[in-house]
Amino acid sequence: VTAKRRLDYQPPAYQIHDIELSFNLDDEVTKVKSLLHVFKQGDHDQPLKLDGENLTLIEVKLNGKSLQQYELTDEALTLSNLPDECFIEIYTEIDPASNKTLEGLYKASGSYCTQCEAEGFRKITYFLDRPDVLSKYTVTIYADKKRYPYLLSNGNKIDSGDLEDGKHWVKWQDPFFKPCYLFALVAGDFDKLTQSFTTSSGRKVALELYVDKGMAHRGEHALASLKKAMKWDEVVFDLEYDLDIYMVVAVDFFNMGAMENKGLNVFNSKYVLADSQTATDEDYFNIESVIAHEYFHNWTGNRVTCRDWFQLSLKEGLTVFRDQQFSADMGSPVVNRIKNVKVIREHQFAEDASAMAHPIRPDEVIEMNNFYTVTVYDKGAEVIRMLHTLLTPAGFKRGIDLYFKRHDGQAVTCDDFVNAMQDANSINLDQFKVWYEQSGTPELTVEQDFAADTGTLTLTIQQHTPVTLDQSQKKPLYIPVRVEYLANDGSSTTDIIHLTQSQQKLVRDGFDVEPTVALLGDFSAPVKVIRTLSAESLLTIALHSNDGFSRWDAAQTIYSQFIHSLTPNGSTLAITQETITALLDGLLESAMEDQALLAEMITLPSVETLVQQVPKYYVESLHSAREKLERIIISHAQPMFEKQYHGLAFTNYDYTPSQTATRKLRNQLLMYIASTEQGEELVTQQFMQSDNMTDTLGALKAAQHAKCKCFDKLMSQFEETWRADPIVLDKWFALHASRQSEDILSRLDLLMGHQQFNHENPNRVRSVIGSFAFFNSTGFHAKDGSGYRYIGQYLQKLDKINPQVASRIVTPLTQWQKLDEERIVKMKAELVRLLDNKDLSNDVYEKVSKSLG
Ligand code: BAL
Ligand code: ZN
Repeated sequence: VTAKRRLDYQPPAYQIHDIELSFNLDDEVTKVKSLLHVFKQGDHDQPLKLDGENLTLIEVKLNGKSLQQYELTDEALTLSNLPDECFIEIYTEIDPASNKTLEGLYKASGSYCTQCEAEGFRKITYFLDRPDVLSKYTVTIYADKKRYPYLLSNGNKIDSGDLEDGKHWVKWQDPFFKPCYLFALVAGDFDKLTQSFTTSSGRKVALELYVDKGMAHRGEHALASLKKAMKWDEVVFDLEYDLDIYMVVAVDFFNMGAMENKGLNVFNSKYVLADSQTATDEDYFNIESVIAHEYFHNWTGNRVTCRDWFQLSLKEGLTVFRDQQFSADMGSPVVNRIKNVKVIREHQFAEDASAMAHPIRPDEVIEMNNFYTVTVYDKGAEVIRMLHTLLTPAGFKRGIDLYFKRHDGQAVTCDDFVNAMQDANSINLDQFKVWYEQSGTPELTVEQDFAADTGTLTLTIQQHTPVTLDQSQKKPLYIPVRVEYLANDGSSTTDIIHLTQSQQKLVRDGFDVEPTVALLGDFSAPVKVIRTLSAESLLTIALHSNDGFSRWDAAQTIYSQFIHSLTPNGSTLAITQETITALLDGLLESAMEDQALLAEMITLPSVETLVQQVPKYYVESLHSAREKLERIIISHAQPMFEKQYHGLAFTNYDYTPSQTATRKLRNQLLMYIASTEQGEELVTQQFMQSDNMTDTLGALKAAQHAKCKCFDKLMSQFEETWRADPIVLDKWFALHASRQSEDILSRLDLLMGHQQFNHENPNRVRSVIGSFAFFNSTGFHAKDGSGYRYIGQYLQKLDKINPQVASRIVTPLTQWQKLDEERIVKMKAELVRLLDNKDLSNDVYEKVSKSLG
């Protein structure tokens, strides 16, 4: 197994300007014919090496004549002595029905569907499977008309017809040059929803959504979201859709969340289907955001794509930033920002602390599928956000305009993007580019001094990025730090500090008394801040900052430091029980209007977040400290929680920001109330009365968390209601798999014996095995190592079915670095067992071998 390196990039020796594909879809054998119009690039005699995997080659023709001389391996078809321009015809056979990797062309639930990003096209036909080869596609699909009435591909439908043997065919043409990872084909029988959108220049675009039969009513929210996203991109970025048709197909067997194939998005059905009965507010939110994300890719990803896969953040970081901005505009900016930050602190910081640490633009890759990470996506988005902060929204927009002016229709690099941002604004971004090359989580150590006689405030900030397993040298970064100076009278001023050096002093005059300084407002950079703040200052920020994020962050610091002070890690901050109660009183008595922010502010940091704040993860001690804080909160605030809870009206379900905020608060309050005397009754009552999935699931989660006696009964009722609906049942699977219980492993066995469970379906596997490995930290980290053993054994089997999903789920097993010696030994033993497997996939091999060092 060899790694590819970013710096080894070479432009392709050939380009393929046109490709004509035809597919004869058949359960026995699917025949693929490909006609390539090939152009040699420059003067050379290199062969044309076409990527191909799991293909049966039938014939190759060069300019219409059968070719006998070629080299064929498991990975490539190599043709030599080609003229400068030629036509190559390739006939292959594939077996989509037995393709369980869900990469390439596969058949699942009776439909054919493709997933080509990153390198799946090579499982369909021999091709230059790399993103810097841009071609125009014409695609003809033949299939049985009755079973596959819809035959879809990218672009516009240009012809169709019926054949005598019950088959029909449809021909598609995509007028835009695209890399093969954006190719898509779908064939099946669906319910179809059709609407239209008129672009700002007056073009009418047909919007078509394809869902499983009987599910049409659950597609309305996705279509409405699509229209909002199309409008938003026109208003904010002047970006208009470019084809006359935009199709979205929802499928239940899908490795990713969704895929932005040109004009034909394929979606995991969990990010499409929603009605109030089956989907939570969070599902509604995710659908709106993923629909927007894939739509935004049409410009940031498709019109301008990546030169090579090391540049993935070029499109993903930027597109995540765009979808985050869109979501903020559709709902609450503060609550959205908190959501983004939780992802960074829970998962991205963990990645930096693990052997998989990599820069947002990785340097070395064995299996590209392993790099669709929180670092590339979410830290990538934070890097784009910092540019947006440094350049201002108007400057950022100038940069985006220049980026498209220069690069529309091209495959480019992250440097090209930053250069456009730089050239459109009078700023030097050389140092900013370090964000692209350097991994790790920077730490800012801050000291504050105040000279009362002169009214001078001095902030001394040191930046330091701890070494990561992939890089031993770290440079100073260009970091924007949003600062708020809070005065005693509640007034405040703000500032953005541009940090560029290892140590910097900032001096501000003109204060009568020492202000309370809130740092990193709006989470202006993906860093950790280390500073000694008094409980009083933290309370001032939590209760009075004008920055909602800073308020939440200060509350989180109060909770976290109290928890850590009860563990061997300890805390340097003097947070006491009185600080906690003062915070709660302040929050609950202030009649906060923003119910969603209040809900966030009374929510404790997750175990995953807490772990990233300290050098060691003491499993038992951390859990019991967190539980102790919960008990303190309940014993102090129970009457206030109940009063608030009863004051929140149940209204007929509608997905609106205000209703969503109310439900969020209600269910957070119930989490606490559930463990009190009234808990059982209130939980059961909410479950019974609920007219929507948000409150139903809220009741179940509260019952699970508080270990209510009613939990099992309510879960059985839920299962009876939703037994036939796997997407809904995934919530039930996940709740069972994440519960704290002595016999959790036999419960997992039972879950996997459920009639709806299917080892070949990533959603099912993620909801049972993924929920256990990622979110059941007491079960997964059981002292005897049984949780590790269970996951290790399961992954051995799963790797043979779907390496991509197996490799995702192996992540918690590789994040052993902060645990105690006994657990580390057990986790490593499991990793060694995995590595001993003869046929281990590259996917799992890369992560496991790295984590063993
Ligand atoms: N490009 C893969 C799925 C996504 O990020 O949209
Ligand atoms: Zn994306």
